[in-house]
Amino acid sequence: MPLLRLSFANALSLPILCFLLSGALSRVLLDSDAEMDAELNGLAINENTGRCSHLLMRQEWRTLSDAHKAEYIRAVKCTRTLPKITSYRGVQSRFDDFQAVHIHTAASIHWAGHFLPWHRRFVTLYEKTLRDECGFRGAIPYWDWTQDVAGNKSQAHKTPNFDNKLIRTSPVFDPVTGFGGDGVKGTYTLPGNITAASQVLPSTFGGCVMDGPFGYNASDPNSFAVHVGPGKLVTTHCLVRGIDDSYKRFLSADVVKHALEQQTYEQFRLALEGGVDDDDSKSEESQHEREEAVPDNDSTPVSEHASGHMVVGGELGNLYSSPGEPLFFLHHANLDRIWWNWQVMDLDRRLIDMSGNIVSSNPHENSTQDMDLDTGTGEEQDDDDGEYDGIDSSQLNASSTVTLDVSLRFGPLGRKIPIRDIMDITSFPSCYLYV
Ligand SMILES: [Cu+2]
Repeated sequence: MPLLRLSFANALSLPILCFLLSGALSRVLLDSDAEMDAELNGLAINENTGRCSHLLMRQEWRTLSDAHKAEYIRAVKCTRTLPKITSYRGVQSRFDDFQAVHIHTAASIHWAGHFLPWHRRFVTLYEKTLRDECGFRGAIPYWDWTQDVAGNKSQAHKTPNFDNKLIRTSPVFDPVTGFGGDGVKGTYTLPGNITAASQVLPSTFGGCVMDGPFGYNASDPNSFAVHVGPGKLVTTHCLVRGIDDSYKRFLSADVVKHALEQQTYEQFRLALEGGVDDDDSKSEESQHEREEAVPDNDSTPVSEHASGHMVVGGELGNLYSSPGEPLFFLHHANLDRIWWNWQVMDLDRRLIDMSGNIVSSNPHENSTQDMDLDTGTGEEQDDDDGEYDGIDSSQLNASSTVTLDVSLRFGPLGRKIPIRDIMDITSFPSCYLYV
């Protein structure tokens, strides 16, 4: 029982956990209105005392009541009405701020040790915006895609169509109670001036989402639009998806289990994010096991992180502009949950286990060079447009390895914060738990 381990690490949180557990049990018995009230819990973070007054419960999307789902989507749409706080080109609202900050830090926050801490905090900052500025009383929901992958048979990943369950049938794509469905072919054309630097994969840009709360409607000027991206471009466009079921074999419970079996943070992070493992101490046996569980193939992203992005495709499939897709935050909350589940299995040790390269080792850096794209720079954002490191660059020289003392940076979205402070999600300033 993972929750029980928490009481050893933080005796003070025991009363909170008892309260939460009793709350979770009673929630099952409640009718829908009261149920939503129980789900949408109140103030969790007390900035004045620097303590959690209680913990937010992050739940899987399909476990939320329809009213709670609607309330979450309302709050996401509300961020499009909040004033922007960055000055990046194209940005019109707070929703765009999050996307732009990710675009401008993407080169330094992926394929590096701080990949998980940076995204953990990024999701929490978004959750905080929904709560503090858009009146949302709940927590960020997560998308556990293993529930959309039937079977979970051993070796399932070796057979692309090992089940007949289509990702598009997931409740997250529901046009009424979800985020709308797949992109409609023929409704979106990529701009001609995208360079290889944007790492846009044209085949994943299926078309505009035309249904649901984020659907494009030509006759409605207020229908959902993305103002930055794709990639590093600055264009106003519809939300683009291109659902691709071939990635679901990397989203099975087996693949998650493989990640959870890793012994060190670096091994775990590599299993989840993918990338090059240069840990010499890793035994040949475990290397072999990894190859068995997840076949390496240069042309296919095999990690859960990449596959969760690519299975939806379009905006979410892009390294830079992916937070323009509202599902980004549900996917990353899920990755954070898997990290937390891994931490809880050996909490004392894993609350302080941090490592990995501080400089990004992007394995795809050269893979897009041969893409058949116009190389005109046009509107594309470049380094002079405010690109910065997602970590405190003064620490780059201090060590080549990520430590708990390395600080994460989010521009105007949030204060600089050392990784040490976000290792325990049940402590200030995180204050949440996954159920
Ligand atoms: Cu990212």
